[in-house]
Amino acid sequence: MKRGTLRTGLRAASAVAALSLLLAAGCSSSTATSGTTAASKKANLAITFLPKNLGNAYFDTSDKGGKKAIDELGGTYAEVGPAAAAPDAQVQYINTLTQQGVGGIDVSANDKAAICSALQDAMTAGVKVVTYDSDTNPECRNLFINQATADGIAKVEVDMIAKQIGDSGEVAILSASANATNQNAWIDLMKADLASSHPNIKLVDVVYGNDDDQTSFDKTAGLLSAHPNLKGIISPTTVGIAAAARYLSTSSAKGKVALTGLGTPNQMRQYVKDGTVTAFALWNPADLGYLAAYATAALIKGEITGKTGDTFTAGTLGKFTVGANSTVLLGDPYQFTKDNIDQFNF
Ligand code: RAM
Repeated sequence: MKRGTLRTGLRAASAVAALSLLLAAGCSSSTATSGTTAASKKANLAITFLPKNLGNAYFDTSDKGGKKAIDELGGTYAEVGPAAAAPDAQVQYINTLTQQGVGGIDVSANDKAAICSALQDAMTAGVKVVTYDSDTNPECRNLFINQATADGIAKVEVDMIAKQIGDSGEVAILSASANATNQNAWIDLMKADLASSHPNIKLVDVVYGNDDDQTSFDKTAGLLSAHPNLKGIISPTTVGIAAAARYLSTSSAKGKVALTGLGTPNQMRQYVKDGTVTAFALWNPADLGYLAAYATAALIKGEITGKTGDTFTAGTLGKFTVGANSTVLLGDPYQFTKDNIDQFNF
């Protein structure tokens, strides 16, 4: 397993509890300090996280990891974001942050192109732009912090569903929003892997729950009624898999239609314990946010520019090197089952 993968998973429980207290104390407000003047030598470590949407447990955890790093660095953390994961919903937040003169923006993109010119304006104004979790086009950001390789994420999902359905039968994908860069990359690679290595598995549908719980729940019902022979659902989104598990857990399809994909242990625990789900995967979102914040600070301080071969230290996660296309890799995806799920609390 590569360095960084879930290494802080086991101590996440106490960290999350401590961070919750900090957040409750008001540290998550969206105020950002104004930019440094040209004369000031002090790095502007006002770094704001902009997730795909608010109210998603995955981003709650990733952004708390960002806050932990920014606290360690003596900077100012903030989080802002839209209620719905719509393609251009993040533009207004980016424009406001640019006007406020933040030092850095860490964004998980709902659309790789729709937020591009707003991010380019931010960079022109001196803001460092880091994508994490879901990338933009490369010219719209200084760095992308990748949770795991797209190949690795696609492969673990295909391997899990193949194992769960005996490598044969109809499957469907319940994704996030239709434009999400990360899910779309993973879906393309899953399709290729299914076609080349699993001739007896047929992908019959791809539907989009928009990372909205109710929409994802309804789309699960729709898949089951549209495909009576469905043997499995892959949901490469923590919102989708939790909603699908909730639907399946009380339906006659429980135990007959397999469900796997990417989920958080806390959202999936009850469905693993009640037999709705046998295995799913993820990385540690808190480590992802933590790494993104340290990378942003390294850019702001001028320690790195984002070119291949640049190195920086991300606090307790250790040293990282910028790879091709200004991308930094956290680690490998990790599988959760009933045998290990209780070791994790995020
Ligand atoms: C959801 C979001 C996020 C994705 C995870 C797996 O929380 O779509 O972008 O990385 O699922």
